[in-house]
Amino acid sequence: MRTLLVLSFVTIALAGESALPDPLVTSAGKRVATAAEWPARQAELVELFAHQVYGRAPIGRPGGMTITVTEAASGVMDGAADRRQLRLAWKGPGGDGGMNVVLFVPTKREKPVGCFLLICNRPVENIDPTREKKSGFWPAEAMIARGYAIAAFHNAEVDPDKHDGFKDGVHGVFDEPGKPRADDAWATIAAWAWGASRAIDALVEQPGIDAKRIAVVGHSRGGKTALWCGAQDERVALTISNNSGCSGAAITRGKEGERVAKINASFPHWFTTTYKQWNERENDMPFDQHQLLASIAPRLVYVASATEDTWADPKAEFRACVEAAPVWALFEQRGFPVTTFPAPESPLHEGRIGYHLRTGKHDLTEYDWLRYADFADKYWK
Ligand code: GTR
Repeated sequence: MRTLLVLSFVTIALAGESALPDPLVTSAGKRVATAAEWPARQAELVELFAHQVYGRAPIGRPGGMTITVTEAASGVMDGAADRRQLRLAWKGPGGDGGMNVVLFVPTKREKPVGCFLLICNRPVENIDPTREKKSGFWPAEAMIARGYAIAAFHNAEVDPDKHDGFKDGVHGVFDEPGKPRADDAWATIAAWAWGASRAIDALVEQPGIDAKRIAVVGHSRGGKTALWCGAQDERVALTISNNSGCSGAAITRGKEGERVAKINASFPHWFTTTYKQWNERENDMPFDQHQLLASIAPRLVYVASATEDTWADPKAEFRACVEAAPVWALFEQRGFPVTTFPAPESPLHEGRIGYHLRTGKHDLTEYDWLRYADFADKYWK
């Protein structure tokens, strides 16, 4: 049934599933037919996901935010990279906060290079600036060898990953003290996405970085975050969702594994109050996740799945790429010229949406990163 669906390329529903909302049809029922009409529809989609799923950030770049280079070392990684450690600091009505960003840039470079920013949702040693600890989750040496800069921040510095009624992290700093929260106020994924945009504020002004070639990478909850950051922040040239699954890259209607009611129960702080109304009501949702991918068009998107990651549902992630693709045609670009679910280790890099299925479990590995570098090489070199 699934295979038939993806082969068709057009939007049809699975048995028991309502039709997918069309990314190219506005809320007023008008079909978007030209690139010139896209920005208005794109804004409408971002608004839809802000209201229904992730919530609205009360602020963009805070006035008075400071960016301090706390360390600059050249010729680390046996001479291959320059390291910069940055401290961002902000103040709001509820207090102050900040985050650290670590950055490696290839020492040998003829011109500014593209930079991959990881939203790190695993223990902070995965992004060890000293490189005493190394991890496939953030294989900095391998990306430097490919000629790219690589950066990271730890999500918990922006907002701890726990449900405390939105008191800690940037919610506590920027929400007006004592003011009741709106049903679509920013939740934790939105806070992390906000943090990624602040990291970009800092990265685009670092020497050696090409501000037009910023990629944001996230795994799982971080992948949901990367997509929400990419949808909102036009500076993200390449948005990468690794195994993001439910409420990330996977189409919700007909999804296997994790579903809306389950994710809202397990992680209520990730999403808005409005999102809870869709528990067990996926067929009534006026949106679905392929529209989140679509809202990034015409910029580059990449979705990666893993064979054993049934909780995320690889086929539902692949299906979102198929269903988002028509938007790129407005720009006379190939979105995702594939409709057949691929074999493992057979990356699909022919369109502006990249995809691969890796053999193995729910994880972000060096294999995944190297495929992201391949895709970037194709469009950036
Ligand atoms: C799981 C959650 C997923 C995914 C994952 C992760 O427990 O159900 O949606 O986000 O955590 O972030 O590793």
